[in-house]
Formats: sequence, C-alpha cells, structure tokens
Amino acid sequence: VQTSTGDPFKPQRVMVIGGDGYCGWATALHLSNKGYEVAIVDSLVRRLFDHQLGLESLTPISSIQNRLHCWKSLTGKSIELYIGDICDFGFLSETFNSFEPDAVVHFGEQRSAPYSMIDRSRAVYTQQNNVIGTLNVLFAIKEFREQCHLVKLGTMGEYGTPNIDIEEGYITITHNGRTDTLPYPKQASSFYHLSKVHDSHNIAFTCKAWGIRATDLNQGVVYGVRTDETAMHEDLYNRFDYDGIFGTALNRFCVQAAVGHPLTVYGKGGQTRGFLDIRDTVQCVELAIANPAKPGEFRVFNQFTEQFSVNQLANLVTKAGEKLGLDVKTINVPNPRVEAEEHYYNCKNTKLVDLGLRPHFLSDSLLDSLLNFAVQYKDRIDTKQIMPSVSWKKIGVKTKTVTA
Ligand code: NAD
Ligand code: USQ
Repeated sequence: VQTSTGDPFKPQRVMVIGGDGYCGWATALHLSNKGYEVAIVDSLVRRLFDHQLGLESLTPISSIQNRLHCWKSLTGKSIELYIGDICDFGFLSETFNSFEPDAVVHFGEQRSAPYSMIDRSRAVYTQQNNVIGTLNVLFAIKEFREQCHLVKLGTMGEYGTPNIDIEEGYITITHNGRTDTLPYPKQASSFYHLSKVHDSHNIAFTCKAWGIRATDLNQGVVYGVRTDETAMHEDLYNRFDYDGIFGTALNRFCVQAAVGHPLTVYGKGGQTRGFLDIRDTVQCVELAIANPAKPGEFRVFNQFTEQFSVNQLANLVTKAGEKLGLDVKTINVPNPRVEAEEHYYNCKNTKLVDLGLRPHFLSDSLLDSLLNFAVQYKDRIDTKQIMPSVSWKKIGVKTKTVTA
C-alpha cells in the first residue's frame, strides 16, 4: 500500500468494531477479500435491540458464527471474532493486545436517531455507549498501539442544515480582521447525532494532545443491500432495516413500495441529505485505511456521493415502482422529528474522490434491483413497523415500551 502522504506506515491488520452490523459486516468482508487480516469486534447489542423492540431485518440474517464459517468455507479466509462491549475497557484491552491492529474502523455505536429519542434511558444509553466506547478506543490506541490509525464513522448530521455551504470538517473564517481555520460549526438534531459531535471533539483533542492519527468519516444516509461479498451466499446476506426506528429513508421507501404502503414523507419533504450506496461505504473505508492520516492529524471526510431531498427520493421510487407494475402512493406524515423541512443544502465531498473513490450513483437499475429484492422478501415485512412511532417532542423520563 502506497500512502498519499508518503508515510511508510502500511496497515495490514484491521479491527472492525461493529462488524456484525449493516455497514460493518459489508466492510469486514470487503477488507478480508482485499487481503487485509480482519477481526470483528461486536457485542451483538444491535440484535438485542431488534428482539426488545420486536423488529426484524427484511433479509434473514445468519448468526455471526455462521456468517464467518460460511466466509471461510467459500474463500478460505478467516476473520477473527471478539464478542464483547467496547465500553468494557478490560475486554477492549485484551482484544487490542491479542489482535494488534494497524487500523481500527469504528462502526460500533447505537446509530439510530429515533432510538435515541424514545425516552430518557435510550438517550442516556446512546450517548454513554457511543462517547465512552470511542474514548476507550482512543485510550487503547494510546496505551497499546500508538501507530494505529482510527477510522471513525461520524455522520453528515453533525453539521445540521446551515444556510451556507458545508465544508469537509473545517472552515476558514475571517473575524475582526484575523483569520483562522476552525472546526465547522456543529448543529446536530438528535441525541444520537449529538453523540457523534461529542466523539469528534474527543478525537480531535486526542490527536492534538497525544498524536493519535484519525479519520472521521462523516457519512450520509446509506442505501442498498448487496455488495460483491455479501451476495456470494445467503449466509452472508446483510441486514436490511425498514422499520420506523432503524430503517433509513430510501431503503424504507423501497420496502413500502413493495408492500403497497404509501411512501412516508415526513412533513414537507424538502429535507435534503447526502446519500451513498453501501458499495461506496466499503470503498471509502478501504481508501481511508490505505491512505492513513499522519500522526497527530485529525482528518475529516464527507462520505456521500449525491444529495437528495426526501421528496426527490419518493419521486424516484414512485417512477421505478411504476415500471415494475407497482402502484406507488405517497403520504405526508406529520413530522415526528424537529428539523427544517425546507432549507439550503450544499456540501463538499471531494476528499474521498481525490483519493480515488469511484461512486455508484443512484441509478434506475439499482432502484430496480432494490425494489425487486424487497418484493422477493415481501412475506417477511411487518407492515405495523412502518409508521414512525418516536416523537422528538414527546420524549420523556418514563421508560417507554415501543409497540407497533
Ligand atoms: P448497525 O446498528 O447495523 O451496526 C452497529 C453495530 O455495532 C452493531 O452490530 C452493534 O451490535 C455494534 N455495537 C454497538 N455498540 C457497541 C459496543 N458498545 N460494543 C461493541 N459493539 C457495539 O449500524 P450501521 O448502520 O452499520 O452503522 C454503523 C456506523 O455507521 C454507525 O456508527 C453509524 O452511526 C454510522 N452511519 C450509518 C449510516 C447508515 O445509514 N446506516 C449513515 C451514516 C453513518
Ligand atoms: N425521513 C422521511 N421519511 C421516512 C424516514 C425518514 O421523510 O420514512 C426523513 C427524515 O425526517 C430525515 C431524513 O429523511 O429528514 C433522513 O432520515 P433517515 O432516517 O433516513 O436518516 P437519519 O435519521 O438521519 O439517520 C441515518 C442513520 C444514521 C446516520 C445518518 C446520516 O441511521 O446512523 O448518521 O443517517 S445523516 O442523515 O447524514 O446524518
């Protein structure tokens, strides 16, 4: 691996925290396929949330043990497995010392904005899990593997929707005649998105204070399900969330179209976000690992390939559905969130392209295959899980049992 910075450091051993999840599973297989030595670290807490909330992935997913067994039998490649919670520093230390990673890709957080807004206990859990988990990773790198590159999944939602262009991490400002380059202002709009802001601050500080090398990947909303590796066998299939808590916009719309549920546009539908195909998630992470940050450097990449408003997505899915003979309708659901529904949005995303990202833009053929995929698993869809059940304004201290 040649690094863009001329750095002789060549990462070979990659620890994927959260490697049983949607982005992490696809990434772990991709990196293993590319010849990296991979270890998955995961507490499997996401599978527990599904049980607790009565949710299920559209696709049937195998246990992590069967997944890895299948991968080994198909490719001959082994992926190490460490089951545990990274908030437990004893567990994380042992894992670090046993695997000795050159790079850590950290996907292992509670990643749903609605989940973090269910009630006080879920809000506190989200910030505790995410902020302490990341702090533990930073301490483990400092203590045991100071050259190890942290590739951390952040979110575009850290920036919110300001009325000016969004830069990649930093903005140069002239104020009262003096100029400085400063972290881009953060205006997150859920306790989950805020946990990512807190993580970014902790990472930036430890890069400065301890010389840690880190890349914060401010990822947009991911869509799609198949990657080259997960499509190889049913036991390797990735999860596909469509429910009101973990499902994300475009994936949800495809499932809704498949079962004849109206597409759930929240509020006016002018909410605009950055989006990317899961095949680009794995590519971006590989690029970040192959071109590590320098010691002490806190790099920020905006990881998305295209911007869409929710209304635009609904239109695209409606047209693609019609071609398949589906009758697709849209409803404007009262917005359960507090967010701008009409706003300016223009984000930079050149740094990953400069490193060689070749995007898979949203195409008719991808929508077509996603819709067909949803139709194929139609019988597994629980339509009661589709409407949103979590309100940003109604969150309270009473522990809530979410029922569809
Ligand atoms: P996911 O819920 O499918 O996977 C997260 C995984 O992390 C799960 O397997 C879970 O068990 C594990 N995990 C959580 N806390 C842990 C802990 N304390 N210790 C060990 N393992 C733990 O989520 P995802 O969609 O794959 O998202 C992965 C990352 O990417 C998250 O950090 C998320 O914020 C970020 N991201 C996701 C999207 C998206 O659209 N899915 C978009 C932008 C950013
Ligand atoms: N939305 C709808 N209808 C739906 C679902 C969502 O109109 O049925 C709207 C939401 O109100 C929001 C936008 O679509 O304005 C995106 O919502 P989402 O649920 O697709 O995504 P979000 O909550 O932002 O979270 C997801 C991931 C999270 C990641 C984030 C990237 O769950 O882990 O950080 O995307 S970003 O949006 O760039 O912050």
